[in-house]
Amino acid sequence: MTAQLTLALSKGRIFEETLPLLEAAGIRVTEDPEKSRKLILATNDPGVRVIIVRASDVPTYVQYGAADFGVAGKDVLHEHGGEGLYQPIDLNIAKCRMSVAVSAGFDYQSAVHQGARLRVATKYTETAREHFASKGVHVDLIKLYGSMELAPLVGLSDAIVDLVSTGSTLRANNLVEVEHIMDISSRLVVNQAALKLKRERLQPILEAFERATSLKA
Ligand code: PRT
Ligand code: MG
Repeated sequence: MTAQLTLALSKGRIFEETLPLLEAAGIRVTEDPEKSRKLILATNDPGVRVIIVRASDVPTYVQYGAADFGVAGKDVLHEHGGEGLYQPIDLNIAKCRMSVAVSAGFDYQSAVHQGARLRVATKYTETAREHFASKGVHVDLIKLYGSMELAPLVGLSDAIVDLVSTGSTLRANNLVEVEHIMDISSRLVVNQAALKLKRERLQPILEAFERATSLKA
C-alpha cells in the first residue's frame, strides 16, 4: 500500500500560484475551492489530496502531521517559528514585502530619532517585535487580525507593519512606506516525520516543484 499524501494550501493567490507547480508534478486538482465549499479537494492522483486552510494555519497543520506538506508565506512562517517543519524550497511565488508604513503627514524618522515610543498596529507581532528591537526603537504593539491600513487613519496607532505588493492599498489610504523589513515569498514546508516515512512518495513531487521553480526564475 502506498502512503496517502495531504497537501495544505490557502485559497487565493497561494492556491492559484501552486497549481502550475503541481501540474509539473503531474497533479491536477479536480475541484475549484472558489466554487465549492469543500475543504478537502481530490486530485487526479488518488494518492494525493489537498486541504484548504487559512494561510496562517498552514504551518500548524503541517507541524502536527495533519498535512504532510504545504505552502506558506515567509510572513506566516516567521510568526509561526517553523517548529517541526522542514523548509526545502523557496517557491518564489506570492511575492511581496513586509514594510513599516505611516500616515503621509507623520514624521517617522524624527519620531524615531527623538526616541519616541511608537504605537504600531500589526498582525505580525513577532516580526515587528524583532525588527524594532534590532533598531533599538521602543514600541507598543497592537495586535490586529486584518485591515491594518485603517489603524493610523483613526488614531489607533502611529505606524503599521504590513505586507505591500503594488502599494495601491497604502496609496488609497494616504499612507507611505517608511521602512522595508523583508522580502516575502512562499516556501514549501514539509512535516519532518513525513519526510522520512513517506520519502518515496514525496521526493518526486519535491523534485518536480524544484525544477518548475528554477525554470521560472
Ligand atoms: O486573507 P486572510 O485573512 O484569510 O489571510 P491572509 O491575508 O494571510 O491570506 P492571503 O491568501 O491573502 O495571503 C496569503 C499569502 O500571500 C500571505 O501570507 C503572503 O505571504 C502572500 N502575499 C503576497 C500577500 C500579498 N502579496 C498582499 N499583497 N498577502 C497579503 N497581501 C495584502 C496586504 O496585506 C495588503 O492588505 O494585500 C494588500 C496590499 O496589496 P497592494 O497590492 O495594494 O500593495
Ligand atoms: Mg488576505
